Amino acid sequence: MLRNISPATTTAWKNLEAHYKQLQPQHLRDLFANDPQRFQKLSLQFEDFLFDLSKNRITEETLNLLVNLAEEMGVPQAIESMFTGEKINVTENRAVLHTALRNFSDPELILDGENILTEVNAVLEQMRSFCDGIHNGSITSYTGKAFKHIVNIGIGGSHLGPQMVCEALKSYQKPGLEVHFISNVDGTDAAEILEKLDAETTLFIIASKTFTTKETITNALTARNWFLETAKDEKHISKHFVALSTNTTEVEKFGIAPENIFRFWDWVGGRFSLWSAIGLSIACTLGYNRFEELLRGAEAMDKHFRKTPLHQNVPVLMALLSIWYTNFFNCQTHAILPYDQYMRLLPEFLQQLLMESNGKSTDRNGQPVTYQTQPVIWGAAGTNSQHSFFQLIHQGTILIPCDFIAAAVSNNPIGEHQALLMSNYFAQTEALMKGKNTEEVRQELEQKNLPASELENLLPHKLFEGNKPTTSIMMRQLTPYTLGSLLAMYEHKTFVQGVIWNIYSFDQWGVELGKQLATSIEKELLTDKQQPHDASTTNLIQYYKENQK
Ligand code: G6Q
Repeated sequence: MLRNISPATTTAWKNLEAHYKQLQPQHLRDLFANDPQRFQKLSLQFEDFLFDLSKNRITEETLNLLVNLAEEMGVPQAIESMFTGEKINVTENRAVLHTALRNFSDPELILDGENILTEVNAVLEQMRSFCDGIHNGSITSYTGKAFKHIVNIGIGGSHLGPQMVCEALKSYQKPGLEVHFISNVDGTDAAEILEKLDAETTLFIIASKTFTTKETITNALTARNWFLETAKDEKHISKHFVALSTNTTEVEKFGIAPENIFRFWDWVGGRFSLWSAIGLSIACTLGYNRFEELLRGAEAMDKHFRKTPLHQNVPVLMALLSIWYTNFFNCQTHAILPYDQYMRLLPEFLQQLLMESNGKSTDRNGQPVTYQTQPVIWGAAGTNSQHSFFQLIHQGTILIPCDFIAAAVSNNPIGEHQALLMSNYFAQTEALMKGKNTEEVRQELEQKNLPASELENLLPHKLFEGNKPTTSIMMRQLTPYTLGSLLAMYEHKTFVQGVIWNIYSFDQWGVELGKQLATSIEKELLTDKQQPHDASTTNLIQYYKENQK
């Protein structure tokens, strides 16, 4: 069972408050200067990964106190509860078992009297044979042609993961197949994608756990109509449309044949579902074996997370760092900065993972929390981001902890690009840590022989406070396996933060109100009906309607 107490009432929290007062004024420069072993003490290795926590505003004592907090909040027990299928998603009365989707080691995992691994393996087999069929030409279009385009239609958890992974692993893609994603209900999304395609060689994957999501069903119907303009006969739909869903009844109502349904289960949350049938677009694009490597990489991280003591446990320590900055330094945002063009969608994916999971203000007792929970997640790929928002990270007034993520070996080794990219990667975390003090700036300016008054005027603008915390995450190379491990690490970090904040991480009630209102306003927009709204909404709707005439 999850422990159900406020973290702010624990002894560890109080000790951390006292420790914060003592550590806060200290500069990272000095912490490095005073401890030659700092890197060794504050970095971890996991398989091909190096996690360097040493440029964070912590000491070994900080980590000890944070680990005490994790223990007091029952993190080890919570981890076991998740892996063993306890219904820890209490508000939806569900287990949380995305880890079962990549469990190649255990013979069984019993949930409600069933061995769920049998079902998981059956769907994986179905995915393997479908992907192989697409690649070896035994599954073809209604005219007998090989498929050239795969279009995943889904949104949120049924979109962001597959799209990010397909993009990240582009260099592993099977030749001859292109993958596309339609998600937004804005007709532009479908129009722009469909325009490029040929109905005869396009396969549509309708990805929706519930199969009731308005955006996805609308886009799926548009794709169906578009397809029928060429194919004419509805009987061809069965060769071009497959569904990934837990709701077989709704899928069949839509007209997709039962044999074209790839199932998954309610114990897989949307934002944790890329490992399930929702990953079919990944498997088709990369080939099934590559998809399995992704799962195996995640499984390796799962084992590490479940078995490693908290002190050496990467996802736990990453979560604790976030707690440290959010609840003691009062940081309100956290930047994700992949120095890898292939990983440029990672910030967007992690935005959903962390913010939808932990953007909560009610604790597990139904009471308002008295402490800050999830900070805003944002970011973009380096080096581009250096030329846009890095100014604020270096010299702005708010403190922004950053994750710098990179692979040592490039998947596109051209000339000196990788050395240039990585020199920026190293330079930024060093600069953020060290800063540049008055003495250093003065020396630099003096060498330029500026007039004294100009030097004095310029000096304060050129100061860098430094002491900006960063975590460097390096892997040998970006592969399906390492990506799997990295993503599983962030999933587990998300979970641990939720446990410590004593909130439910696996529901998302906060997205419901807008959906409800949109459903009733939609009727208003399509008919003459009017409903009472506040003055602002009424006038905005009126403006819209007038412009439709
Ligand atoms: C994720 C959320 C949400 C969900 C989408 C799509 O955790 O629940 O982003 O994935 O709303 O839902 P369907 O897959 O049911 O269409």
